[in-house]
Amino acid sequence: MTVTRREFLATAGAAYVAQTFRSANVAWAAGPDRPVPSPFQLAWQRDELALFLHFGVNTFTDREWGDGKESPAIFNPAALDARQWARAAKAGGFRAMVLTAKHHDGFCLWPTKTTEHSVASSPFRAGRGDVVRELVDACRAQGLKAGLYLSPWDRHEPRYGDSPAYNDFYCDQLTELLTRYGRIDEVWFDGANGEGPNGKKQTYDWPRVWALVRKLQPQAVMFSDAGPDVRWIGNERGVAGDPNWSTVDPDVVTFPGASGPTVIPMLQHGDAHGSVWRPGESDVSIRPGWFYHPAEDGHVRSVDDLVSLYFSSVGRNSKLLLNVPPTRDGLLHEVDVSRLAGMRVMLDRMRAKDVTTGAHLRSEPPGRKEQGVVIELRREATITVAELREDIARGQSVARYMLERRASPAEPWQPFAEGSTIGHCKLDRFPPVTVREVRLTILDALIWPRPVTVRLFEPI
Ligand code: FUL
Repeated sequence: MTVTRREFLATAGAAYVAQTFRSANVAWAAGPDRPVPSPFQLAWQRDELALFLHFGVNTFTDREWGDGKESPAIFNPAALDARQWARAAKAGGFRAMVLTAKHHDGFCLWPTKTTEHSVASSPFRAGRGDVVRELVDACRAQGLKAGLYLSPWDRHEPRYGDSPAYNDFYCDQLTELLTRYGRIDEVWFDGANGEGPNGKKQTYDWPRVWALVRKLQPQAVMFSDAGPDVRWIGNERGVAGDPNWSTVDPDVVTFPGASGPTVIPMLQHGDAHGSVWRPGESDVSIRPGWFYHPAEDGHVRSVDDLVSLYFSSVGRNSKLLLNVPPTRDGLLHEVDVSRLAGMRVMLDRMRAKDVTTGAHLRSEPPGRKEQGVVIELRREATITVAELREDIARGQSVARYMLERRASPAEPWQPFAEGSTIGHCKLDRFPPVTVREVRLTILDALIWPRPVTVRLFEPI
């Protein structure tokens, strides 16, 4: 059920709406110059779920951060099958997979010409293996997008810390990854910046790196604390801020790994008046660590926990990048695979019965301070979840809303959910409430109310 601008204006009139929003907490701003997503940012957000795969020498040493001294001889995932990863992703409703082509230890999962420290020096497929190739092929076979993480911090490479030379090396690696494998849809940069040999500090050339990605894969969205296309959400717990604006002030987080008192709040919440569109991605692991550790087999997040992550990320205008690390065999663990499938079942069940189907919409009578629309259901229903969506192709607008209900027109309205931003998707969960009529009121917004899609779900 989509509540359109026409409904909001039907009885109130444009001048009235403008006045309402001007007096609200977030200053009213004219619409045309507000940032909007690029087609690639929009497609990225609409995917909602992506699978993250941390895999490499750490998988074999049982560590989270390798020191770069690992021998390639230890890398031998004998049963590696990226198609199994892709099938699990697809069954879970994930639309992309992002692989650590290189983590901080510097070991490359593709046969690079830039260093000996790669799969080509390992026993994996007798030194002829290429995990990046297998990932990309598996993505294509399942209709998933492929993404790559290339750690800038490299604890193996001797040139690390010798800034210009290392930047050349890093750009050469990026060029291989972005020219050998066809279309890549996300390039993932983390901000870690550690010591080089002899304690030299590396200065990354981010403008050069970003320009290279734009040139080689113009459709790829680039992730980092500082974007430029997608921002880190500010924690690794899978919890987006509330509110969560997709716009930011780019002068607050200027490079990946920037720190300071204003950085995390900007990453968590964005900025209602920010000048650039940079939506937040929530990265979190299904296990305590990012890499696979046998001792964590009993600590895989439950299905309920994964559903909660969905609410706190996708349901707060973010995207969920869920890490599921391959084992030493090169397969996703069966427990993790079953949790992904379980999450899908729960989310599908949650949305199975939308009681707004066929409902009747009417605008609130004039004279009320805020703008509301009443959804008259076809029958009485007991609901536990509300889903609101703005048409973010035209930007983000809503800053505060309220949902009220009543079981019959004779009763007073009672609030049962309220929130701040909506954006691409806002999900509210609440104890069962019985409703016949539901009123959505936009209490505060940046620009004219735009279409808001409302869905109300009854459990099955
Ligand atoms: C961080 C890294 O240090 C962690 O090992 C992990 O890769 C995480 C996703 O990003 O910056």
